Amino acid sequence: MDALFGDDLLERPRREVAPGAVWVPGFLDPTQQAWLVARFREWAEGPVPPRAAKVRGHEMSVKTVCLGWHWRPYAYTREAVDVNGREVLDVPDWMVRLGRSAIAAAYGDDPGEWSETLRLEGDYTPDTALVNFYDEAARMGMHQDRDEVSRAPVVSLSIGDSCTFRFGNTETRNKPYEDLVLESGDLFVFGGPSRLAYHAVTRMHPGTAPPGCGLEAGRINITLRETGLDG
Ligand SMILES: O=C(O)CCC(=O)C(=O)O
Repeated sequence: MDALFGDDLLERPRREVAPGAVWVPGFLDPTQQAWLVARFREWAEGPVPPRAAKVRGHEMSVKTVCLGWHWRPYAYTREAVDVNGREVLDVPDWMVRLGRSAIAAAYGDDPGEWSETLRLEGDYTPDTALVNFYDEAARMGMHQDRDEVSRAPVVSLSIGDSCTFRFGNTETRNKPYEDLVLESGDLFVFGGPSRLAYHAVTRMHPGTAPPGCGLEAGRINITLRETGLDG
């Protein structure tokens, strides 16, 4: 009962942060979080290990392992050409189902009503997952997710330490933006008019990973996306 009606969730209700951008606190329960952390540890064993991508010659502080398609700044490829040339693992079916339930949690059971605005063609079918690991010093600068051809929503899941997530506007890296504290288990979905909003992780909150989430320190973020690419 405590877990179902904990003060935490009552204080952190689902919220539309901007049109098409929805924050669903506590979407993943602790068992699901720990299970996803165990999968992350498997993915990290390869064939392609987590790596810090280089943006304009500078290594990001976040380490990323990709499924479905390998992302590097401005390009998706099947092989991790900037790591070891190996082909990345497939997106598992359960992850597609997870993406669909995230879309339903964010937009309601009938995303059909939203389909046109969200540029959803049929059911949400993410074909890539970028799985980021943040240590306590890691962060991610203001950017847009625009390497995908598809403009279907991005589904983002957080596990482990909390972070400050900055969600801005589609025009500039600057204000207006809002700073939110994403906690372990939170879902954030941005699609439709917010699909190209600038966003960032400005700081980590070490020591906040809840017991039972599977991570003692650091943060895992999983973003699911439809690339719209063939082949
Ligand atoms: O870690 C997060 O919450 C955001 C990740 C992100 O912005 C990205 O992968 O493009």
